[in-house]
Amino acid sequence: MGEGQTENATSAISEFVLDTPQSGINGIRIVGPDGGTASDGFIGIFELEVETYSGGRAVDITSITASDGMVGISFVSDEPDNPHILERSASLMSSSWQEVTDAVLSMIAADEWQFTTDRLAEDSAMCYRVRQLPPPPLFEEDFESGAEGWTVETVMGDTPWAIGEPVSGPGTAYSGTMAAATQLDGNYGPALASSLRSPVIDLTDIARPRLRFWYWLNVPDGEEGAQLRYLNTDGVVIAQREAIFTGDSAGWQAFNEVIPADARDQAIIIELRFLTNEDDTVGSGMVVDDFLIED
Ligand SMILES: [Ca+2]
Ligand SMILES: [Ca+2]
Repeated sequence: MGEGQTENATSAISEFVLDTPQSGINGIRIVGPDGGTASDGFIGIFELEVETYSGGRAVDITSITASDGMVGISFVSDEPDNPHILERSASLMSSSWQEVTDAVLSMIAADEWQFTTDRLAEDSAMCYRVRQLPPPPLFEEDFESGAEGWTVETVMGDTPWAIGEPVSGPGTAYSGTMAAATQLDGNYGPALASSLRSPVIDLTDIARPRLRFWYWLNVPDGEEGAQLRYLNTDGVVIAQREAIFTGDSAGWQAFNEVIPADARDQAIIIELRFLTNEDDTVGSGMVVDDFLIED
């Protein structure tokens, strides 16, 4: 009980759920047959604190069924192209909702979907909710499963970019076991011009795409290193980052930049072009992992 408590007051805690969305609630009147002095058994008015729930009604539950051990939860969503998951918890007030990973999602009508799960028989009581997730990234690559569409073009030199398990340099990938490296095992060679190129990535209608990746770098500072360039689908350079990647990164570093305006709203290829001079001073080179482009 809060302010206004009196010596003979009693209290009870009750949870309830509104049947339909409500706004402008600033109090509750409880009406009962035995209490209060006002008309119709008035008992009291209480201030009510209303919590906004995850920024609006992105998902509306349209029906819930429970029979034959199956729970069925139908819903509509304001962002139907986003991923949705079914979660469950023993209590509505819990902070530990668990995803029902084996729930089956199917479309039941135009713009209406249904999750079904056979978990009903396990529980005497259980709360379920449908959660809308952010849209997936426009592009992602962790090099763990084939790096489909990535290519290497080497104009000069004997140590081209390679995709695999880095043994030299950082000794491991940033994520998993696989990454792209100027050399997976040993130093890169002199007089090298080798480009690592992404698959074609369609950025049409994306206002401000942002490129992220992780890199590890060990080359003579200022003398050799990698250029980040953006190519069109004909392989023509349409934008280039002014600073080159050079020197020693002292461990894995996160890189991110908004893709330059000249490379937006079209299909592009991302290129890391690694260039070395002709002397024998070399290093472990560059290793990159976990490319991501997001809106
Ligand atoms: Ca990886
Ligand atoms: Ca050199």
